Amino acid sequence: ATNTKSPVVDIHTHVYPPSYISLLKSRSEIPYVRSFPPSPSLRLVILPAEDTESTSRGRPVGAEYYDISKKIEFMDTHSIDISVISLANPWLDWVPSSEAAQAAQSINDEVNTECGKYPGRLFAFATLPLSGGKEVIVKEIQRLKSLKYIRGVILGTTGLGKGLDDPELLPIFEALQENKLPIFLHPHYGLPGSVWGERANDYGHVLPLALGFPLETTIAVTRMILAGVFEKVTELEMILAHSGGTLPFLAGRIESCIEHDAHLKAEGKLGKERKTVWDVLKKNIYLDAVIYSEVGLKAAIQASGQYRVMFGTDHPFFPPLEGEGQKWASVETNYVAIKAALGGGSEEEKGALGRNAVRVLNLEV
Ligand code: 5CU
Repeated sequence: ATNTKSPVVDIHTHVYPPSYISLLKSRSEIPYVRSFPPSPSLRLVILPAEDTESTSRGRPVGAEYYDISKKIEFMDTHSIDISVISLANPWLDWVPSSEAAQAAQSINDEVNTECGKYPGRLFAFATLPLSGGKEVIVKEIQRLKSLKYIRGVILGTTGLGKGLDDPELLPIFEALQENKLPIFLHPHYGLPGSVWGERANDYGHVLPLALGFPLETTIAVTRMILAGVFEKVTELEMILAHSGGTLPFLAGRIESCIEHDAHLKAEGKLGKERKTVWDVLKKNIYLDAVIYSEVGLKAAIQASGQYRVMFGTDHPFFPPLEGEGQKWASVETNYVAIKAALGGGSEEEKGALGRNAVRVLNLEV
């Protein structure tokens, strides 16, 4: 699989290290892992919308979720040279405040050690001890410099509990900027359950995953833009999951709503120094290519630029429902979309498949 000239890099690929899985097995509230008799198989229940008395409850959880050798096997099957692994949702969001610092240290050390088992093939986004408060978070950000394979942090949309437009987060964004650690922004909480209606359980995980996730991301970043975060922390870098949710598609509408808002005008927030959604998309934002269609990917490329999109798989989520060993349709669809949008063999395609990630995340050992 290795082609050092033009590597394929997967920047959206998750793990739950063994210690995290053990923690989940000791819990009965989301997030947890347990069996539902009479079936002996373990299921992973993480999303608020999936904790229901139905076959929608959780997903089967096998070794591909925690065994790093399975990640390498998956990479080899799909011609992926390098993966930038990240703890999957809901990260450490649920950890009691007093345990957050220690939990983040041990997870980040564990993930860094796993990367070291396959030098050059694995890098990682670290996890922040969000419930531990500002000082604990900044301290962990500074400690990450000592971990050889860490290249950024994965972050959900809740921040310290009030979202990413919370001014209390500015010192954290500044610490990330200073340490040149991009944020990989990833959704988890979706939209309130009431949005999905009374028959939501009949539809499996489709509504929260296909729509809840991308809208959550879109709303989080729009709130950051409205709060002027990118004017205050000008070099902050964010890689948005799922090609930015719906941000590329809605950027024009968001801009128009801003420009026509009398309240913003009265508050003096529509001045020349304002960074538009388009400015932020082209300066601070990178987009993964986990959108499963040429149409969506072209929107991402048009919004942020072809040198700002990066291949991803979302492994181990979205495995084939039947059969083992063969290539995953969820991965192949994204390869096909990149080829269709940028042209097979083109420099732009090579960028999206790996070179952009190598450049932005400095993936040399
Ligand atoms: O299938 C899912 O629920 C998920 C998830 O929770 N997180 C993710 O990154 N992809 C799919």
